[in-house]
Amino acid sequence: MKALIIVDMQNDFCLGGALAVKHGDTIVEGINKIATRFKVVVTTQDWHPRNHGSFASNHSGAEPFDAVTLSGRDQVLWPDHCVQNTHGADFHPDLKVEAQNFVKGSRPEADSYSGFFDDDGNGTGLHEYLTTRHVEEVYVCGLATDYCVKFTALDALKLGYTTIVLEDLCKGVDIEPADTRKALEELRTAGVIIKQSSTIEI
Ligand code: VGL
Ligand code: ZN
Repeated sequence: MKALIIVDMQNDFCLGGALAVKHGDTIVEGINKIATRFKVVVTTQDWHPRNHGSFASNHSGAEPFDAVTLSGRDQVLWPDHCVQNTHGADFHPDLKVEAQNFVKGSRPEADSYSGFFDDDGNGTGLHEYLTTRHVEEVYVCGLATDYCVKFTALDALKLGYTTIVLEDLCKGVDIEPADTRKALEELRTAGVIIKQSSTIEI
């Protein structure tokens, strides 16, 4: 069984959002279209409390995009984003998919770029769900290529799924201009298959 994983298609990562990914909203229609071809579709949702440790605003003297240590792990600090029960955390209004949702990053002490596990190893339930649906192959799309898409795809691979990233249905943050390109290279090297949505047969 094949599944589509739609990563963090939320207002805060789209045009006008707190952590807007350039052209993030341009992939929504393509995702809607491809989703109709999958029997199993899941969404992930960045879902932070206001006091989340990844927010620069919760570290005195820090600025967004600074690098710090959080609970003993390397952490990039972000503007406040995807705060639970706010408009920014909602899915893009044009995203029209029937999907099972998995939230991540909901405890202040741990960030979560992966849709499978928070940074401290706590599972989101996604792997168990895919297992019950007999999924062996996952197609990953959404935001952002260089963070949550990348870590979700790497974890999928580690968990034994055949993993395909749909390049044209992802966009990156690019704190450094080459970050998205580097992330795709890293994924390819690890064994993730990079494809364009127009070339897949489902
Ligand atoms: C993400 C930064 C912080 C993402 C989430 O969805 O890629 N990036 N939180
Ligand atoms: Zn986040």
